Amino acid sequence: MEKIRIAVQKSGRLSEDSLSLLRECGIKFSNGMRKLKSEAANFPIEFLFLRDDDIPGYVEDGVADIGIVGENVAVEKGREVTIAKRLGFSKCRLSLAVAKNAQYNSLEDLEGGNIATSYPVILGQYLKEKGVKATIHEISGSVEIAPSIGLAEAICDIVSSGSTLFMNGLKEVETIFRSEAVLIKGTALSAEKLEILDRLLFRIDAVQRGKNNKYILLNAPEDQLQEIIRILPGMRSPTVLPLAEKGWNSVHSVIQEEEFWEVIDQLKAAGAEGILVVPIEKMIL
Ligand code: PRT
Ligand code: ZN
Repeated sequence: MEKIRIAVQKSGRLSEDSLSLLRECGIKFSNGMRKLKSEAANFPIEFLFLRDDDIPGYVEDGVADIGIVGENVAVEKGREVTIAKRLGFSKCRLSLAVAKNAQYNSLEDLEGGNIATSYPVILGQYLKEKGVKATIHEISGSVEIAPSIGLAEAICDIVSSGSTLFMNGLKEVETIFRSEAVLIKGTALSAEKLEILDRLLFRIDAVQRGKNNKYILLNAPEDQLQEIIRILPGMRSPTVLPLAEKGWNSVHSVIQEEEFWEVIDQLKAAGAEGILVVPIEKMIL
């Protein structure tokens, strides 16, 4: 029986969410901190724990079949891999920043200047598209200190809350790339491995859909029942069960996380009472 081999970050910002996603998919495995490899007990999958920078290369070479990395790393490395699934966690952006008191009106202000970054490929591509010429200084870490030590007037780095830029006296001036964790795959997977990947993707979909939706239960007065059902977006049509008290029904349905607050207000206005919203673990259509 063949197994699919997945590369996940050994220790870093992606590790915990990558492993918990796989666990939520029902895959059981152990990951001792010092381990390089691990195997699942109940799914044909093997794990390789690596530095994120190495993952696209290993997937291209076929050492791993699939991997989880930030899209920024997947694109920057320029390897022959494809994105099989966007995973929705580790969201961040790659932005240009300059000293907070520097004059900055538009990207043209960086023409002929120096920009420090760990993302020369993505930045180079962006500057080319915009027709701006600047010298890119590739550095592997602590990019945010480059302006204060006189290496470059601008930097291009990953931003999430913005506090690193703020603490280093910098201001974000352009967002050049938006990233989230992605599942990448190699281009030469066997039919059997592709079939295992499909099973994994099916599970990931069910977990993601569960996270994006909530189960809602509420009590509706008989005369407002149709109006309340009209408001509820539901998977098919809501379940309606009579309550012990005459003239009232319990209505059950599924609503999307995003529409949640808007719909709740409408439901209350329509006379719904005792509204319960509960998480869904998995959802299969
Ligand atoms: O050791 P290894 O090479 O495996 O890990 P790493 O240190 O290269 O990567 P790691 O674990 O820091 O990040 C892995 C991935 O997480 C990145 O490739 C991004 O896709 C994603 N990610 C999400 C982030 C951030 N948020 C983030 N905030 N990666 C880095 N940062 C850093 C950023 O470089 C800057 O120094 O955090 C700082 C900015 O954060 P704020 O919140 O202050 O703006
Ligand atoms: Zn790294």
